Amino acid sequence: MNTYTGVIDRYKKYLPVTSNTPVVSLCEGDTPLIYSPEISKDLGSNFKVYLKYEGLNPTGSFKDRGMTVAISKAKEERAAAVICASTGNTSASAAAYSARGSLKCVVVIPEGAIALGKLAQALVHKARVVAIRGNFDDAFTIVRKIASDYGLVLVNSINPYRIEGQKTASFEICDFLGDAPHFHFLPVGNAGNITAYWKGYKEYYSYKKITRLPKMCGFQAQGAAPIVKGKPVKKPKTIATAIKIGNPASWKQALTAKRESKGLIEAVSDNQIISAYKFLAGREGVFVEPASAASVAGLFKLKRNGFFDKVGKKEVVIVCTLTGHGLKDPQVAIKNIKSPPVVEADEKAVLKAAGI
Ligand code: AN7
Repeated sequence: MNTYTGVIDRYKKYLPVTSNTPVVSLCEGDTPLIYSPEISKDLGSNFKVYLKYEGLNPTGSFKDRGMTVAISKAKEERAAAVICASTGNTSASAAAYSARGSLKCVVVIPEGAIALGKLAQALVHKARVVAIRGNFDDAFTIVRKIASDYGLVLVNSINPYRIEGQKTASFEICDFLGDAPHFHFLPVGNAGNITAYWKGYKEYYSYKKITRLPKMCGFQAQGAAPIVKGKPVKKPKTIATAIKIGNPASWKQALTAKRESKGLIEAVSDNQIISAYKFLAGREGVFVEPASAASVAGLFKLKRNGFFDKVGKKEVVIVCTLTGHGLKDPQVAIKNIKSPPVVEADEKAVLKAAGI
Protein backbone atom coordinates (compact mmCIF):
# COMPACT_ATOMS: atom_id res chain seq x y z
CA MET A 1 0.00 0.00 0.00
CA ASN A 2 1.22 3.51 -0.78
CA THR A 3 1.38 5.39 2.49
CA TYR A 4 2.47 8.76 1.09
CA THR A 5 0.51 11.52 2.82
CA GLY A 6 2.13 14.78 1.76
CA VAL A 7 5.18 16.98 2.31
CA ILE A 8 4.63 17.69 6.02
CA ASP A 9 4.57 14.03 6.90
CA ARG A 10 7.58 13.19 4.72
CA TYR A 11 9.78 16.13 5.73
CA LYS A 12 8.46 17.09 9.17
CA LYS A 13 11.87 17.06 10.79
CA TYR A 14 12.85 19.97 8.52
CA LEU A 15 9.58 21.87 8.95
CA PRO A 16 8.20 24.15 11.71
CA VAL A 17 5.50 21.70 12.82
CA THR A 18 4.95 19.82 16.05
CA SER A 19 2.68 17.00 17.14
CA ASN A 20 0.14 19.74 17.97
CA THR A 21 -0.05 20.97 14.39
CA PRO A 22 -3.29 19.85 12.74
CA VAL A 23 -1.96 18.79 9.37
CA VAL A 24 -4.11 19.98 6.46
CA SER A 25 -2.90 18.06 3.42
CA LEU A 26 -4.11 16.92 0.02
CA CYS A 27 -1.09 14.63 -0.48
CA GLU A 28 0.83 17.38 -2.28
CA GLY A 29 4.45 16.94 -3.36
CA ASP A 30 6.18 13.73 -4.49
CA THR A 31 5.97 15.10 -8.03
CA PRO A 32 7.87 13.40 -10.85
CA LEU A 33 11.33 14.48 -11.95
CA ILE A 34 11.01 13.64 -15.63
CA TYR A 35 14.13 13.08 -17.70
CA SER A 36 14.02 15.19 -20.85
CA PRO A 37 15.73 13.37 -23.74
CA GLU A 38 14.97 16.11 -26.27
CA ILE A 39 16.36 19.04 -24.30
CA SER A 40 19.33 17.00 -23.07
CA LYS A 41 20.19 16.04 -26.66
CA ASP A 42 19.88 19.63 -27.77
CA LEU A 43 22.40 20.75 -25.14
CA GLY A 44 24.95 17.99 -25.78
CA SER A 45 25.81 14.40 -24.86
CA ASN A 46 27.19 15.31 -21.42
CA PHE A 47 24.00 17.13 -20.36
CA LYS A 48 21.19 15.59 -18.35
CA VAL A 49 18.09 17.77 -18.12
CA TYR A 50 15.21 16.93 -15.81
CA LEU A 51 11.79 18.53 -15.49
CA LYS A 52 10.30 18.88 -12.02
CA TYR A 53 6.64 18.68 -12.98
CA GLU A 54 4.89 20.65 -10.27
CA GLY A 55 1.69 20.77 -12.30
CA LEU A 56 0.95 17.36 -10.79
CA ASN A 57 0.28 18.76 -7.34
CA PRO A 58 -3.35 18.50 -6.11
CA THR A 59 -4.41 21.95 -7.34
CA GLY A 60 -2.07 21.89 -10.31
CA SER A 61 0.82 24.04 -9.09
CA PHE A 62 3.80 24.19 -6.72
CA LYS A 63 1.85 26.47 -4.38
CA ASP A 64 0.36 23.43 -2.62
CA ARG A 65 3.70 22.59 -0.98
CA GLY A 66 3.70 25.91 0.83
CA MET A 67 -0.03 26.08 1.36
CA THR A 68 -0.19 22.81 3.32
CA VAL A 69 2.20 24.31 5.88
CA ALA A 70 0.67 27.82 5.88
CA ILE A 71 -2.90 26.53 6.31
CA SER A 72 -1.92 23.93 8.91
CA LYS A 73 -0.19 26.64 10.95
CA ALA A 74 -3.11 29.04 10.51
CA LYS A 75 -5.38 26.34 11.88
CA GLU A 76 -2.99 25.64 14.75
CA GLU A 77 -3.05 29.37 15.57
CA ARG A 78 -6.87 29.35 15.37
CA ALA A 79 -6.98 31.98 12.63
CA ALA A 80 -10.40 33.45 11.88
CA ALA A 81 -9.66 33.58 8.17
CA VAL A 82 -6.82 33.61 5.66
CA ILE A 83 -6.33 36.08 2.83
CA CYS A 84 -4.19 36.36 -0.28
CA ALA A 85 -3.72 38.34 -3.46
CA SER A 86 -3.01 36.24 -6.48
CA THR A 87 -2.20 35.93 -10.15
CA GLY A 88 -4.24 32.73 -9.86
CA ASN A 89 -2.38 29.74 -8.51
CA THR A 90 -1.98 30.97 -4.94
CA SER A 91 -5.72 31.64 -4.79
CA ALA A 92 -6.57 28.20 -6.20
CA SER A 93 -4.34 26.54 -3.64
CA ALA A 94 -5.41 28.72 -0.70
CA ALA A 95 -9.06 28.08 -1.55
CA ALA A 96 -8.63 24.31 -1.74
CA TYR A 97 -6.57 23.97 1.45
CA SER A 98 -8.93 26.31 3.30
CA ALA A 99 -11.87 24.15 2.24
CA ARG A 100 -9.99 21.09 3.44
CA GLY A 101 -9.09 22.77 6.75
CA SER A 102 -12.51 24.43 7.27
CA LEU A 103 -11.06 27.94 7.25
CA LYS A 104 -12.55 31.05 5.69
CA CYS A 105 -10.54 32.21 2.71
CA VAL A 106 -10.53 35.65 1.08
CA VAL A 107 -8.97 36.03 -2.34
CA VAL A 108 -8.24 39.33 -4.11
CA ILE A 109 -7.40 39.11 -7.79
CA PRO A 110 -6.76 41.52 -10.66
CA GLU A 111 -9.91 41.66 -12.78
CA GLY A 112 -9.67 39.82 -16.08
CA ALA A 113 -6.02 38.94 -15.54
CA ILE A 114 -6.05 35.44 -14.15
CA ALA A 115 -6.35 32.24 -16.16
CA LEU A 116 -9.79 30.66 -16.43
CA GLY A 117 -8.95 27.37 -14.68
CA LYS A 118 -7.55 29.17 -11.66
CA LEU A 119 -10.59 31.40 -11.30
CA ALA A 120 -12.82 28.32 -11.50
CA GLN A 121 -10.79 26.68 -8.73
CA ALA A 122 -11.01 29.62 -6.31
CA LEU A 123 -14.77 29.85 -6.87
CA VAL A 124 -15.57 26.17 -6.70
CA HIS A 125 -13.63 25.77 -3.45
CA LYS A 126 -15.81 28.53 -2.05
CA ALA A 127 -13.26 31.24 -1.38
CA ARG A 128 -14.65 34.77 -1.06
CA VAL A 129 -13.26 36.01 -4.32
CA VAL A 130 -13.07 39.74 -5.01
CA ALA A 131 -11.72 41.13 -8.29
CA ILE A 132 -10.24 44.62 -8.27
CA ARG A 133 -9.75 47.14 -11.04
CA GLY A 134 -6.01 47.03 -10.77
CA ASN A 135 -3.09 44.63 -11.17
CA PHE A 136 -1.55 42.01 -8.87
CA ASP A 137 0.69 44.55 -7.16
CA ASP A 138 -2.36 46.68 -6.26
CA ALA A 139 -4.16 43.59 -4.93
CA PHE A 140 -1.12 42.61 -2.88
CA THR A 141 -0.89 46.07 -1.28
CA ILE A 142 -4.55 45.82 -0.26
CA VAL A 143 -4.35 42.33 1.28
CA ARG A 144 -1.22 43.20 3.26
CA LYS A 145 -3.11 46.14 4.75
CA ILE A 146 -6.27 44.13 5.48
CA ALA A 147 -4.23 41.31 7.04
CA SER A 148 -2.43 43.66 9.40
CA ASP A 149 -5.46 45.83 10.23
CA TYR A 150 -7.97 43.02 10.73
CA GLY A 151 -5.84 40.11 11.91
CA LEU A 152 -6.37 37.81 8.94
CA VAL A 153 -3.53 35.43 8.18
CA LEU A 154 -1.77 36.39 4.96
CA VAL A 155 -0.93 33.30 2.91
CA ASN A 156 1.08 34.91 0.14
CA SER A 157 4.71 33.82 0.03
CA ILE A 158 5.87 36.51 2.48
CA ASN A 159 4.30 34.12 4.98
CA PRO A 160 7.42 32.20 6.09
CA TYR A 161 5.49 28.92 6.32
CA ARG A 162 4.91 29.08 2.57
CA ILE A 163 8.66 29.21 1.96
CA GLU A 164 9.22 26.37 4.42
CA GLY A 165 6.80 24.12 2.58
CA GLN A 166 8.05 25.02 -0.86
CA LYS A 167 11.66 24.20 0.01
CA THR A 168 10.63 20.52 0.05
CA ALA A 169 10.84 20.55 -3.75
CA SER A 170 14.63 20.90 -3.43
CA PHE A 171 14.69 18.01 -0.98
CA GLU A 172 12.78 15.77 -3.39
CA ILE A 173 15.11 16.64 -6.26
CA CYS A 174 18.21 15.86 -4.18
CA ASP A 175 16.69 12.66 -2.79
CA PHE A 176 15.94 11.53 -6.34
CA LEU A 177 19.24 12.49 -7.96
CA GLY A 178 21.43 11.56 -4.99
CA ASP A 179 22.93 15.06 -5.04
CA ALA A 180 21.99 18.59 -6.07
CA PRO A 181 21.89 19.44 -9.79
CA HIS A 182 24.58 21.78 -11.14
CA PHE A 183 22.00 24.29 -12.34
CA HIS A 184 18.44 24.93 -11.29
CA PHE A 185 16.16 26.85 -13.67
CA LEU A 186 12.82 28.32 -12.65
CA PRO A 187 10.39 31.14 -13.43
CA VAL A 188 10.35 34.16 -11.12
CA GLY A 189 7.27 36.20 -10.29
CA ASN A 190 6.87 37.28 -6.70
CA ALA A 191 10.19 35.48 -6.08
CA GLY A 192 9.01 33.23 -3.27
CA ASN A 193 9.88 30.01 -5.06
CA ILE A 194 13.48 30.86 -5.90
CA THR A 195 13.86 31.88 -2.25
CA ALA A 196 12.37 28.57 -1.09
CA TYR A 197 14.43 26.36 -3.41
CA TRP A 198 17.64 28.07 -2.40
CA LYS A 199 16.78 27.68 1.29
CA GLY A 200 16.07 23.98 0.71
CA TYR A 201 19.34 23.36 -1.09
CA LYS A 202 21.34 25.22 1.54
CA GLU A 203 19.70 23.25 4.35
CA TYR A 204 20.36 19.90 2.68
CA TYR A 205 23.97 21.00 2.14
CA SER A 206 24.34 21.91 5.80
CA TYR A 207 23.00 18.47 6.79
CA LYS A 208 25.55 16.94 4.40
CA LYS A 209 22.80 15.31 2.36
CA ILE A 210 24.38 16.77 -0.80
CA THR A 211 27.95 17.59 -1.81
CA ARG A 212 27.35 20.71 -3.89
CA LEU A 213 24.94 23.59 -4.39
CA PRO A 214 23.31 24.46 -7.72
CA LYS A 215 23.56 27.76 -9.51
CA MET A 216 20.08 29.27 -9.35
CA CYS A 217 18.90 30.59 -12.73
CA GLY A 218 15.66 32.56 -12.52
CA PHE A 219 13.65 33.95 -15.43
CA GLN A 220 11.14 36.76 -15.53
CA ALA A 221 8.94 37.66 -18.49
CA GLN A 222 10.46 40.56 -20.44
CA GLY A 223 7.43 42.81 -19.90
CA ALA A 224 7.41 42.03 -16.19
CA ALA A 225 11.08 41.94 -15.28
CA PRO A 226 11.64 44.34 -12.37
CA ILE A 227 14.51 42.35 -10.88
CA VAL A 228 16.36 42.30 -14.20
CA LYS A 229 15.73 46.02 -14.75
CA GLY A 230 16.58 46.94 -11.17
CA LYS A 231 13.35 48.87 -10.62
CA PRO A 232 9.62 48.15 -10.20
CA VAL A 233 7.53 47.89 -13.36
CA LYS A 234 4.34 49.97 -13.03
CA LYS A 235 2.35 48.26 -15.77
CA PRO A 236 3.69 44.75 -16.18
CA LYS A 237 2.74 42.95 -19.41
CA THR A 238 3.09 39.33 -20.43
CA ILE A 239 1.09 36.42 -21.79
CA ALA A 240 2.31 34.47 -18.74
CA THR A 241 -0.26 35.93 -16.33
CA ALA A 242 1.08 33.92 -13.37
CA ILE A 243 4.29 35.96 -13.37
CA LYS A 244 2.80 39.30 -14.37
CA ILE A 245 4.19 41.02 -11.29
CA GLY A 246 5.87 44.43 -11.23
CA ASN A 247 7.18 44.64 -7.68
CA PRO A 248 8.06 41.20 -6.24
CA ALA A 249 7.73 40.74 -2.49
CA SER A 250 10.85 38.59 -2.17
CA TRP A 251 13.01 40.73 -4.45
CA LYS A 252 15.91 40.94 -1.99
CA GLN A 253 15.86 37.21 -1.26
CA ALA A 254 15.93 36.46 -4.99
CA LEU A 255 19.03 38.61 -5.38
CA THR A 256 20.60 36.83 -2.42
CA ALA A 257 19.90 33.43 -4.03
CA LYS A 258 21.45 34.67 -7.26
CA ARG A 259 24.52 36.10 -5.54
CA GLU A 260 25.18 33.24 -3.13
CA SER A 261 24.69 30.56 -5.77
CA LYS A 262 26.64 32.48 -8.45
CA GLY A 263 23.54 32.18 -10.60
CA LEU A 264 21.57 34.70 -12.62
CA ILE A 265 18.18 36.29 -13.09
CA GLU A 266 17.33 37.19 -16.67
CA ALA A 267 14.31 37.89 -18.85
CA VAL A 268 12.68 35.88 -21.64
CA SER A 269 10.25 37.27 -24.20
CA ASP A 270 6.66 36.10 -24.61
CA ASN A 271 7.68 34.55 -27.93
CA GLN A 272 10.44 32.57 -26.25
CA ILE A 273 7.99 31.49 -23.54
CA ILE A 274 5.40 30.28 -26.07
CA SER A 275 8.02 28.53 -28.13
CA ALA A 276 9.27 26.60 -25.05
CA TYR A 277 5.64 25.92 -24.08
CA LYS A 278 4.98 24.33 -27.46
CA PHE A 279 8.25 22.41 -27.35
CA LEU A 280 7.42 20.88 -23.97
CA ALA A 281 3.92 19.86 -25.03
CA GLY A 282 4.71 18.78 -28.58
CA ARG A 283 8.11 17.14 -28.14
CA GLU A 284 8.17 15.95 -24.53
CA GLY A 285 4.47 15.34 -23.87
CA VAL A 286 4.48 17.67 -20.89
CA PHE A 287 1.73 20.28 -20.76
CA VAL A 288 2.52 23.31 -18.64
CA GLU A 289 1.09 26.76 -18.25
CA PRO A 290 2.93 29.59 -20.03
CA ALA A 291 4.71 30.96 -16.92
CA SER A 292 6.16 27.52 -16.24
CA ALA A 293 7.77 27.42 -19.66
CA ALA A 294 9.90 30.45 -18.71
CA SER A 295 12.42 28.09 -17.08
CA VAL A 296 12.94 26.09 -20.26
CA ALA A 297 12.81 29.25 -22.41
CA GLY A 298 15.63 30.55 -20.23
CA LEU A 299 17.63 27.37 -20.69
CA PHE A 300 17.28 27.59 -24.49
CA LYS A 301 18.25 31.25 -24.39
CA LEU A 302 21.42 30.63 -22.39
CA LYS A 303 22.35 27.73 -24.66
CA ARG A 304 21.93 29.94 -27.75
CA ASN A 305 24.05 32.65 -26.16
CA GLY A 306 26.91 30.22 -25.61
CA PHE A 307 26.51 30.10 -21.84
CA PHE A 308 27.41 26.40 -21.71
CA ASP A 309 30.24 26.52 -24.24
CA LYS A 310 32.98 26.53 -21.62
CA VAL A 311 31.62 23.53 -19.70
CA GLY A 312 33.66 21.09 -21.79
CA LYS A 313 32.90 17.38 -21.60
CA LYS A 314 32.10 16.97 -17.91
CA GLU A 315 28.64 15.87 -16.89
CA VAL A 316 26.14 18.66 -16.25
CA VAL A 317 22.87 17.97 -14.44
CA ILE A 318 20.14 20.57 -14.89
CA VAL A 319 16.70 20.72 -13.32
CA CYS A 320 13.95 22.97 -14.69
CA THR A 321 10.93 23.51 -12.47
CA LEU A 322 7.65 23.44 -14.37
CA THR A 323 5.54 25.30 -11.87
CA GLY A 324 1.95 24.79 -13.08
CA HIS A 325 -0.25 22.56 -15.24
CA GLY A 326 -1.20 23.48 -18.80
CA LEU A 327 -4.89 22.88 -18.16
CA LYS A 328 -4.91 25.94 -15.92
CA ASP A 329 -4.91 28.22 -18.91
CA PRO A 330 -6.89 26.63 -21.78
CA GLN A 331 -7.42 30.01 -23.44
CA VAL A 332 -3.73 30.61 -24.11
CA ALA A 333 -3.43 27.05 -25.40
CA ILE A 334 -6.29 27.42 -27.84
CA LYS A 335 -5.14 30.84 -29.00
CA ASN A 336 -1.63 29.68 -29.80
CA ILE A 337 -2.37 26.38 -31.51
CA LYS A 338 -4.14 25.83 -34.84
CA SER A 339 -7.79 24.76 -34.46
CA PRO A 340 -8.68 21.30 -35.78
CA PRO A 341 -10.27 20.96 -39.23
CA VAL A 342 -14.00 20.27 -39.28
CA VAL A 343 -15.22 17.77 -41.88
CA GLU A 344 -18.35 15.77 -42.70
CA ALA A 345 -19.12 12.77 -40.48
CA ASP A 346 -17.53 10.44 -43.01
CA GLU A 347 -14.66 7.95 -42.68
CA LYS A 348 -12.82 9.03 -45.83
CA ALA A 349 -13.09 12.71 -44.96
CA VAL A 350 -11.68 12.04 -41.48
CA LEU A 351 -8.75 10.03 -42.89
CA LYS A 352 -7.99 12.71 -45.44
CA ALA A 353 -8.12 15.54 -42.89
CA ALA A 354 -5.95 13.51 -40.48
CA GLY A 355 -3.36 13.07 -43.21
CA ILE A 356 -3.44 9.27 -43.04
C1 AN7 B 1 2.76 28.86 -12.50
O1 AN7 B 1 -0.43 32.76 -7.71
O2 AN7 B 1 2.33 34.77 -7.59
O3 AN7 B 1 8.29 33.68 -8.00
O4 AN7 B 1 -0.27 34.77 -6.95
O5 AN7 B 1 1.71 30.63 -10.57
O6 AN7 B 1 7.25 32.25 -6.24
O7 AN7 B 1 5.96 34.10 -7.28
C2 AN7 B 1 2.09 32.79 -8.84
C3 AN7 B 1 3.38 32.63 -9.22
C4 AN7 B 1 5.69 30.73 -11.39
C5 AN7 B 1 6.16 32.52 -9.81
N1 AN7 B 1 4.89 29.88 -12.03
O8 AN7 B 1 6.53 32.05 -8.53
C6 AN7 B 1 0.22 33.77 -7.50
C7 AN7 B 1 1.62 33.85 -7.94
C8 AN7 B 1 3.58 29.84 -11.76
C9 AN7 B 1 3.02 30.70 -10.81
C10 AN7 B 1 5.20 31.62 -10.45
C11 AN7 B 1 3.85 31.63 -10.16
P1 AN7 B 1 7.03 33.08 -7.44
